[in-house]
Amino acid sequence: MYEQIQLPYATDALEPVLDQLTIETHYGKHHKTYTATFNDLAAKAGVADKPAVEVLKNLDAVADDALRTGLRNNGGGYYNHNLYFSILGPNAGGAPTGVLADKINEAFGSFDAFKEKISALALGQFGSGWAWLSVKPDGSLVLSKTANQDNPYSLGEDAIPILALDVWEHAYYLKYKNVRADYVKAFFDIVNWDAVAKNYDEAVK
Ligand code: MN3
Repeated sequence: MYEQIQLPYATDALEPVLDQLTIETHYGKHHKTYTATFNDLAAKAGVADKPAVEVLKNLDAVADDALRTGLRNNGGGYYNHNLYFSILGPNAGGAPTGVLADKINEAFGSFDAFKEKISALALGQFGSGWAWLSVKPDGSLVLSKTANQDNPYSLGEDAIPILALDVWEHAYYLKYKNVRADYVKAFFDIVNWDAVAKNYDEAVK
């Protein structure tokens, strides 16, 4: 049984960056539906005993086209939102410290340069999708963007995502309307860098 993470904050705790109705709808409706559908399809495909990441890495093993596409979209929707909601928090923002800060500087030059680069990817994603900060097998960091509910796993990339930035309109439209750039700018005020650092540590274990 795949389960949504429990939000580590109240639905109004990310105000004013993300309003309560957005979080309630995003987590309580969109994410909930992806999760329920993923459970349903994983059972149909006989893969429900596998971790979600394994299902996403091995989509090619699912012969039926509709089932494979459904698993890709809903398994992605399940996994991606668990990561997204887990790296946000109130009283957050600022900049990372420690090893993660070093790795960001190493890969992108500076924290500001990192923010510029991931923002450009987020804004350059035409239509719905995501921007990612991921860890490569050698412990270095890499940025990417994906369409729809794809992620580095479902695309077969050898990288472990540690930060997810949702740029589907449902993530921001109620408050920011069509202005994705304002949402992306404000997103960094609610990134919980301790949570991202923990993901980094897990990824390089
Ligand atoms: Mn979303």
